[in-house]
Amino acid sequence: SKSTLSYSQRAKGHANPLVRKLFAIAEEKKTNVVLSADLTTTKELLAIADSLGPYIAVLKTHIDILSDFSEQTIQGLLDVAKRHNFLLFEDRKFVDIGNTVQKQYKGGALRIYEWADIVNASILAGEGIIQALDQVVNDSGDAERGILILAEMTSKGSLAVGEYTRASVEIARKYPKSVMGFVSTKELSSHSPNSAPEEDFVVFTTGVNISSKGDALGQQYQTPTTAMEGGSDFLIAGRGIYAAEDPVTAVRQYQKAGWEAYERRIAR
Ligand code: 6AU
Repeated sequence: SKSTLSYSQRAKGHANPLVRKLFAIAEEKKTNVVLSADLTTTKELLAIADSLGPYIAVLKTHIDILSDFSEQTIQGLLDVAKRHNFLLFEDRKFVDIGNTVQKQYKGGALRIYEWADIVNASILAGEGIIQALDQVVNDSGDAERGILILAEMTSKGSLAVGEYTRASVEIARKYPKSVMGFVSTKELSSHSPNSAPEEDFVVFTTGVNISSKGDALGQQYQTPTTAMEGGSDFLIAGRGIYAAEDPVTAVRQYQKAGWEAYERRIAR
C-alpha cells in the first residue's frame, strides 16, 4: 500500500498529472479536506468557496442543485479555485450508458467537462461508462481531467459492496490515464490480488463528520481520524463544515484532524 508514503513522495512517482497537482496542493496548503459545498444559490456557493478556500484542497459541487446556475456560476468557480489554489470536483455520479454519459459530461446546460477537474461515476451500467468518460478525457487535448469511481456508498443499505466494489477496482485498472481513484469508505486496491507495485489510486472518503453519526435519511458518518486510519487520502465533508455555526472554525478543525492523522500514518 502507498498509504504510508507522503503526498510528495507519491507525487514524484505518479503517472497522472492531475494526481501530481492534487498532491502538490495538499502538501503546500497542509490540507486533505474536500469541502462538499452543497449550497443552492450561486452567491452562497461562491461565498463559502471564498471564505473556506484557504483551508481546502478540493471543492466538491452538486451543480444541478443550484436554483440560479449560469455562466457566472462557472466563471465564479474557476476564479475562486484559481485564487485559493484548489481543484473542482463535480459530484455528478454518472450512471447511464456510455453514449448518454458523453453528452452529459461534455455538453448540456452544465458543461461539466469545461470547468470540473474531477467527476465521479458508478459502474452499475458496466465498463462502457468508464470507457466513454475516458474517451472524452483522452480526446481533450490539454485539459487535465480525472474520474473517480464510486466503489462504495455511505448510505444505509447500500448495494455497492463485495463483488461490485471489487469490480470497480478491476475496471479502474484498465483506465489509468483517466481514473485517478475511488470514492470509498476506505483504501481498496492494495489488498486485492491483481495490485501492481506501481499502482497508486487516490481514495476520497465521504460520510465524514466530527460531531454526528448520521442523518435522518440514511447517511452514515465516520470521523476524519478513522477515515485516515482506513487508508483514505482526502476527506469529503459537507454539513459538518458549511452548516456549522462558524464554518471557518469548523473547516480548520477538520483540516487539523485530517492532517494530524495523515502525519501519524506516514510516520509509521
Ligand atoms: O457531509 P454531508 O453528509 O453533508 O455530505 C456528503 C456529500 C454529499 C453526498 O452527495 C456525497 O458526499 N456522497 C458521495 C459522493 C461524494 O460521491 C458518495 C456517498 O457514498 N455518500 C455521500 O454522502 O454531497
